[in-house]
Amino acid sequence: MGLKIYLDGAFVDEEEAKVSVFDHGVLYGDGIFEGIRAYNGRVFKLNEHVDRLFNGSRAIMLEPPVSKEEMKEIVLETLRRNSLKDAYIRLVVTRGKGDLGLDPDKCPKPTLFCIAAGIQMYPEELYENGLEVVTVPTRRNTPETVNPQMKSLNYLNSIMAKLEAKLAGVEEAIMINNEGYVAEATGDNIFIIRKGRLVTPPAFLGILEGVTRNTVMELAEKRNIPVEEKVFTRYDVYSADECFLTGTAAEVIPVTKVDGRTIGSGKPGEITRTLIQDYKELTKSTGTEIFL
Ligand code: PXG
Repeated sequence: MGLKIYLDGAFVDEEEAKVSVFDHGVLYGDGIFEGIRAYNGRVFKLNEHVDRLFNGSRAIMLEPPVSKEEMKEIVLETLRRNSLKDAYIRLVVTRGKGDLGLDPDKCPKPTLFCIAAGIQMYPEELYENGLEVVTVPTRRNTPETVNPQMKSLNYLNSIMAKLEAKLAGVEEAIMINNEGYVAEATGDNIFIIRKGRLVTPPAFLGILEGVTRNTVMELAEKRNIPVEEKVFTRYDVYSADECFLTGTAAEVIPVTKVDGRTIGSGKPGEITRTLIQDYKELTKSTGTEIFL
């Protein structure tokens, strides 16, 4: 059975959920999106995701067609209409239909859609043994260009990096910025652990300030594991005791090889394993009720 999709004020069948070829989201990647998860009948960190969507929209001067409260209700109602308790949710606001020019002022009405679907996760084996990643030639775009802090519909920067990782025979890339500092993965944030301290790049470096990243930082602090937002280079990754990535889809995933260098013991480290468990517990026990 097909999915029910929220599109511009109505729920439509998957086959009917279509946007115009004149939509500037399609023509120019002019829009903002979110990726959200629901676990066991609750939406995890819904406020944080909706806040980030609105912040990005404000930065590109795109006014979402509904309020924050209405946006949250759209997410919950999409889950209800599809009877989904566990899901991956994609929420998208585009500039809407315009003419063939760039001018956003010629797009009178933003397009809003919400998709809730099943989740495709990395295989369990990777959580036990760790992921292999490489650094890639494509640099993370700098905050002065399309700031990665906005979850914009233009993901070509990440997609180029993903292609380069796959060409190198692995599934995920670590992106470096123009100054040589480690930024993030293509759709995940990065952490390293040295001498019991968690280190992750600061948001101003030009990364998406991940909801999972911020959650993991809080979980570490609860366990009295020191957390620092600090710039670091590839060398610091190669010589780290542990490394992991965070993201809504991947959750917390250990990294055990980077550019052919084995990280730490070559197995997911103790702190990483603890945070994987803590994160799982939190997703199970908190979130906005869907009331299916
Ligand atoms: N960095 C980037 C560039 C992202 O796109 C994250 C970090 C993690 O953020 P959250 O808030 O999810 O902890 C993202 C997440 C995917 C996928 O299929 C992931 C993202 C977007 C699109 C697809 O893994 N974003």
